[in-house]
Amino acid sequence: MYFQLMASMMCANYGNLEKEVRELEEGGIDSFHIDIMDGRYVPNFAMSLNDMRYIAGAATKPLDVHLMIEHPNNRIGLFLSCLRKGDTVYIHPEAEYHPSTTLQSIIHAGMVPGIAINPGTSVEMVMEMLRIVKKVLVMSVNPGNAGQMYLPYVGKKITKLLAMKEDMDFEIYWDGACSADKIREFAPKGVKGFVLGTTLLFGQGKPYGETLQAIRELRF
Ligand code: S6P
Ligand code: MG
Repeated sequence: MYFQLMASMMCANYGNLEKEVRELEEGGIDSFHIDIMDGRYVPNFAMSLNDMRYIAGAATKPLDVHLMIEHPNNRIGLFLSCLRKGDTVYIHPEAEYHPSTTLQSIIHAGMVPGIAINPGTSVEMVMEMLRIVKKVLVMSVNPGNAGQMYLPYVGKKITKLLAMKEDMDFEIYWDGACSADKIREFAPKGVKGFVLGTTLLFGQGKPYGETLQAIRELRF
């Protein structure tokens, strides 16, 4: 069964980021998930522009940029200028007055447009944007921190989105508290990719390649 695995780089060892990027790539990661926070839209600061720029230079695999910032359109050019065509940029629609304008800028720059949906945001609230984006990142924890508990009510929203994805032409990705059980349950239903953080990939005391291989060998 084909599904993508993204590494949540806010969970990586910043003592040697180059080694982290190399080991993840050699271990078979599909892309690097970059959590950008501004301390306003979410109550935390994780990665910032320079971290992203560094990883973009060190990595050969694509970047998957998750903007948890207010009014991303004000500074979207700064982010887009560090990326390569084909990288993905997710915005949170609630953080923007005119989210479709921001998505248009992302498309215009040759990036893949996406929206991230918070646990408390309904499918109905983002309905029109589902027609514009190629990717929908469903947050199964509240945005801002790694290492949180899965919020089970998010499962129903995924079921709803799965029924709409063919017609509206988008793919669904999972972000937050992703465990092997969640991949086993949701990959066969059609979730296309999973962001891996502290729950499954980082701080496990195992080489990344070993963990990623074990995930690829999961039985469904
Ligand atoms: C949360 C962020 C996520 C986390 C990821 C960490 O604001 O968007 O990408 O970094 O969920 O994974 P885990 O397994 O520690 O929850
Ligand atoms: Mg994220």
